[in-house]
Amino acid sequence: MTPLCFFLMCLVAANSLCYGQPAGANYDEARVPAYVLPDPLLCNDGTLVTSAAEWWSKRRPEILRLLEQEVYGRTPAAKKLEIVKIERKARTALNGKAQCKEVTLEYASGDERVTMTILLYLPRVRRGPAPLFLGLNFNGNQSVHADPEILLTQVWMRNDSLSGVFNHRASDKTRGVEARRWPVEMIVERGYGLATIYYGDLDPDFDDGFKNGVHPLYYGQGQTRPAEDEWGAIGAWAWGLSRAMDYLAKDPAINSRQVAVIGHSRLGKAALWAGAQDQRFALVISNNSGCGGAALSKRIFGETVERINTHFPHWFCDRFKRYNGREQDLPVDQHFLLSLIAPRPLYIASAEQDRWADPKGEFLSAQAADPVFHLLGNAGLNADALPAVNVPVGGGLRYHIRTGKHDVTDYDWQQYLDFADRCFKKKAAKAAFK
Ligand code: GTR
Repeated sequence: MTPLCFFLMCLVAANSLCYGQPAGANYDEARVPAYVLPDPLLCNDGTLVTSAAEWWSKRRPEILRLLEQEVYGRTPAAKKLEIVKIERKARTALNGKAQCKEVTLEYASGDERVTMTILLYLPRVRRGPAPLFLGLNFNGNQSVHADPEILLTQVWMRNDSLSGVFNHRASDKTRGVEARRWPVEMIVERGYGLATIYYGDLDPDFDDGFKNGVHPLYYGQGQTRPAEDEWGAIGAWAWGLSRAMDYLAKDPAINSRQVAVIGHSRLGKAALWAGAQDQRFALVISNNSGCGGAALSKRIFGETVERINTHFPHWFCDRFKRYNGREQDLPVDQHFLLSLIAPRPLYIASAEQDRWADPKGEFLSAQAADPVFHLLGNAGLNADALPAVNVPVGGGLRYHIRTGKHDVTDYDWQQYLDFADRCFKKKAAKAAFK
């Protein structure tokens, strides 16, 4: 190998290490193929939706069905599960600013069971039931804050000696490792609660043929894995968000009509899918969700359908694999997912260096969903072009691209809190949506 070759290889490797952008993907706008997006307002029978009533009765169910069938897989119909609840006594936390409690919910069907623990912070001084952000976390509840009293997650976790995960179990060293992404103090000071759950509680994030996690609770007689149009791991994570909502809706300290569901990256995909299926989520936030989240698949920019299905064969339904290398044949694209959230407020956030998640594809997807938001009375996005960095745009469908890499930062949270204030709180500020 020549020294020049070696130097170039090092550059590519350094770039992918710094920005989490595997080499070999398309990062060139000139190589984005010509593509036609399906129209969210054009029904399967060729008629155009012109009223909100037609959207709700005809087109919305069609879109939901298409996404279930071709992308995420169908979430099984509600089933009577045995539920055991262990609610620990609330304690004062964050230097007296918050009340903190942990609630463990165990769901069982026959011999199968899945257990999730919700870590819940509420502002200690509240004028009424608190609005709240709900999101899954990557490293266990104890990673969200260094508080030694938070229960240490006991279930499978990806090994990571730097963060303190050994033999697939979290050690005390993981306490607070994700705190940077969860500014609990800021959230509580702004008058919001925060509920979070380790995503592995619902389905550990590795391909085990769907033996663990929530899927077996729903298997029919003799079934050993989901059918090709049934849910994968993203469906399971979204299911957990809805079960958390069942719980939150019963807590009088929480305003269940003001629950925002939020997620970063793969958990942003799960937040969007949860928000699409479950209309109790009053606001939805996608942080750098990328391929299979907010970004359009047909652009083939950054992560592709084939790559995501190959590296994470358990995330989507098996039928989604038909579109490996054949994005043009997809009868949907990710703007369909966004349209299912309308007219509820939706925030899509990208990061400049996160080209793997295709920031422009996330913006174009919001733009393509905009007509549905308008039809249903949400003031929408109303942006003709990708905005400059750190300049959020839009009304009730909002978008920003911030400087920096794939991550959740205080800047992102400040925008989400301002957006939630406008959506939930200050009536006067509602004018800003128009
Ligand atoms: C990457 C994956 C992305 C994104 C990300 C994450 O490896 O390719 O789709 O989900 O993981 O969740 O951090």
